[in-house]
Amino acid sequence: MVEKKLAEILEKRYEKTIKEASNEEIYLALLELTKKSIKNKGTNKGDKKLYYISAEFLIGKLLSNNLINLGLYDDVKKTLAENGKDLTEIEEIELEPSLGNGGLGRLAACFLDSIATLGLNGDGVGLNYHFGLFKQVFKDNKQDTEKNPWITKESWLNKTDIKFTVPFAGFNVTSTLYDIDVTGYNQACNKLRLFDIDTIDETLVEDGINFDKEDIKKNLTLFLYPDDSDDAGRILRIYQQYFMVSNAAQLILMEAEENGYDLHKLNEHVVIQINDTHPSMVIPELIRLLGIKGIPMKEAIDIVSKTCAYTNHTILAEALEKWPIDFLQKAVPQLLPIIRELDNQVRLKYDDERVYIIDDEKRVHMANMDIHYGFSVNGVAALHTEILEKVELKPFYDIYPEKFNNKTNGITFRRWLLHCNNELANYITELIGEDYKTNADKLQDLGKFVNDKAVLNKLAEIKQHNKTALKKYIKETEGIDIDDHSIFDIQIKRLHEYKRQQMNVLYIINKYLEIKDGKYPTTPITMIFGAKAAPAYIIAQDIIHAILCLQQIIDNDPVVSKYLKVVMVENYNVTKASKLIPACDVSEQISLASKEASGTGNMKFMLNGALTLGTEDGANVEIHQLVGDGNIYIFGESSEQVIEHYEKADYVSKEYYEKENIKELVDFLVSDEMLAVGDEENLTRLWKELINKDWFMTLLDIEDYIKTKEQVFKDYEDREAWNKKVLVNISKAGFFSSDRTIAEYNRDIWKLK
Ligand code: T68
Repeated sequence: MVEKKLAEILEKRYEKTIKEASNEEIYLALLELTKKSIKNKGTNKGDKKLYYISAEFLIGKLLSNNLINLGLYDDVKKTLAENGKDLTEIEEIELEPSLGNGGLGRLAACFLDSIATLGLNGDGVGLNYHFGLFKQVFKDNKQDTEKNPWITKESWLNKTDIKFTVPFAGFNVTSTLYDIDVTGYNQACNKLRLFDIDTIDETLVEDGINFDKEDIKKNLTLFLYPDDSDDAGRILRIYQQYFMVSNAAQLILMEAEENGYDLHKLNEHVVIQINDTHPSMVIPELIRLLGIKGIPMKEAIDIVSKTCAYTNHTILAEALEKWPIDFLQKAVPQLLPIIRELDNQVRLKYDDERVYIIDDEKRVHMANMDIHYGFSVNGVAALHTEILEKVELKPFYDIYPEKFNNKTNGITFRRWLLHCNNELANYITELIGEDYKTNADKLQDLGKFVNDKAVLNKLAEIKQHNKTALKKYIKETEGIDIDDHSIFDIQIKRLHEYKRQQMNVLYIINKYLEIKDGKYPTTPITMIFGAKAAPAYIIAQDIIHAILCLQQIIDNDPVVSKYLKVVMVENYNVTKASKLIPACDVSEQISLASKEASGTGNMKFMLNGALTLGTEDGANVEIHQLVGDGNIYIFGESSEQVIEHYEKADYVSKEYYEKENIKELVDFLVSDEMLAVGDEENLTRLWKELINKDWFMTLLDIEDYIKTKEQVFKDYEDREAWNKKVLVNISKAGFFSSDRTIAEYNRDIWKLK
């Protein structure tokens, strides 16, 4: 069936057979075939609809994901193989849409998959950035940034004829709506709706990712999150956010009117999920548009408050958006009277400046607006929600305890197991049947094999295949040789001090010095990193520099490199994640407790049979509860202890640095070996930062980290015991299916039929 259709398309397009066609021609034919098959699927319907508004949807490549969801994957793979083609190579043709920074954007993409899979009537709404998150290249052991295009002549984007006018101070722009179909697993489809303008000028981009930030009509949707290190970048971000939410609000009202709904009862037919504060201006914008439709302000505020729900993804104060009134006045003055009125009402009711929307420095606190004028506030893991309630947002929790709820994050198993680890998925099916694919709790059935040696050996064999495949991939893409029989220890996530890649760096130094001293690990270790650093985040760049310098030093050392390797993969993205995760033995989740809201990489690793080495932070806490003490490696101070250090301001990194064994590791950063391959300015800055500031308490936990990691490597030597732990982790991962998360959002917040 698939073979015939594919052959027909290739014949019509290129007058070629499958055997004759190039990988690119096959990719384009598969794109056509998939899109046709999507047309035959229905769309989810219902008299209430969710609009998940997000500045980021990190969807990744879509071909295989769609083939899996449409039930075509196995057929296509087989057909191609029979004709001498390899689906993995054809996947390489597709460019990754990197329309997100990290966890928040990837979560939105997993959610779309689950919303469609559960048959819920819900679309994503966002922006059609022409360039995704920058492409990272390494030069002289440092990160360099290049633009990252993804839109090609034929792609998943479908241009619609829907257009809206969006007003800015002194000028209007006309939007164009593009859709990307969101396939549910064996289910009807939804849409991801991305707004753009036709006047974008891609030639504005100079070298790297620099461009003229002033010319809004030419640059509005040019880049994901233009850098906000200067005012021009920050104002452009306001233009983007308003463009996104004004279009979203107009789309929502248009669809409501098309369906004949009474706008006075909008909340009965529409629910809006505000993904972090980037879409928060949808609140005043919807009030404004309802006003234009003749609904008085008081009633409009009431309707909107019953329609909007807010998700918080961070407790880092610097990441909570506060826009200066002056900036809003410059870009979107029409919103200010409304925002002022919203703030006035708060001031009349509550005598507590911590909950005001506009502060005394004339800045608008976007989260505060969401909490007062939305009906739900949720955190993304149990610990995170608890910290929001008890600490970070306590004044709000005291006013509105009923609005607060937890929704522990999840991941789509279609991408993060069926696609990225097809061999494991097939083996699980062999053992317990297919049900787990739609009912992830069923993975628990694997538990009964915990003493079955044949099963444990098979799991180890699949892991070995994945490690060998990764070895090959790293050789091809990074030009580096690694030992596929070494332990693969992986830390992949955005580069941030709170995630503490620098602590891992100190571990590597420790191991390097030990090996130099003649103390060799029993099994060699490969430390793999992947991380992009925000271009304006100086210390993050310095940490990348330190990792790359260590990589080079070790590579050049014939003795050490037999036992230890460091590989930092270039341009870490969704595509690379899906190759790295199935091959991992040890998953590094080492954030400073209280700082990582949830994490979702931790869940992907667990599902693919890696053991977690982590702090009691974010969703690690829930992983720990599920698998039990013996199947996870937990270290470091607790979130309560850390929060107390911040409150008392009693953490002094220098006091830890003075300890002989810690000093030796930190000082290695500025050793002759490092300076021989690295840049003195970067390395000295990082060294000083650790000694004098260390905001995220690296030195507080370093000793316990090293000790625990040694235990991990020791335990790896008993392979049968290790494989049991692996099996327990996989069997308990069902809780982290985003199908579960979305079912909870729907049960508690959206209430769609
Ligand atoms: C992440 N947040 C959390 N933010 O850090 C992570 N922020 O713990 C959590 O698992 C994930 O959200 C999903 O809930 C982010 O990824 C951003 O990317 C971001 C982007 C722009 C501005 C602020």
